[in-house]
Amino acid sequence: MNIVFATNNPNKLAEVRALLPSEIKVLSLQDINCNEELPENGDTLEDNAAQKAYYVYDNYGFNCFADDSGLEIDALDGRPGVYSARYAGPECLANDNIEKVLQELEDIDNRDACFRTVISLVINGNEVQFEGMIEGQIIPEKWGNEGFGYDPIFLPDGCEKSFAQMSLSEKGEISHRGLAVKKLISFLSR
Ligand code: ITT
Repeated sequence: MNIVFATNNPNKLAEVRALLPSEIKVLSLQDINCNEELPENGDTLEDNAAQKAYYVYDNYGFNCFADDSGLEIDALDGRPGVYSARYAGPECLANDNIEKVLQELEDIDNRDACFRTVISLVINGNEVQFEGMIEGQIIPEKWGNEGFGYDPIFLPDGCEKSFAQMSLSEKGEISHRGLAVKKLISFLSR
């Protein structure tokens, strides 16, 4: 089965490709010559994931899935959440987002947070969504160089390594995205 993963984030593509069995061939946006920005102007992960997946299905005619993810920090009332990608501003780098979060949490004891992913699958015009979530803590300094985004400051509960200290497969085994992808695989394998 061929299916498009509608993402412009190469790290997400690598994580998801490492999890999917060989019967499910994941095409990238480049593979289908889709080079434009995908719409994602909703206020929820659910809405944004659906916008991205429907965009590819409607305009390119491929069965498709998209993921929208965010880091939700308890002491910040769930921020950055759906705004995780550009939390420190429109052109910001991942490190700017990390610095902003660490600054906002300075002097705050409650470091509880979770990562949440919503995958929207649009197949033959019908949509199904799958969610994955992992709880953890925001650590006060960066650990590790793997992964992307907020990985260096996220320590999953029960782990001694941050996401950025884990291999692709270690992260995929427990992560928000990994859990949502497992649900996607079991749906596609029915
Ligand atoms: P696409 O929309 O093209 O898929 P994106 O990076 O913009 O790529 P999102 O809109 O889902 O993806 O934004 C999520 C942001 O949340 C992302 O840019 C990171 O800053 C952060 N994020 C999501 N998943 C993450 C993960 O597994 N590890 C670290 N940070 C993550």
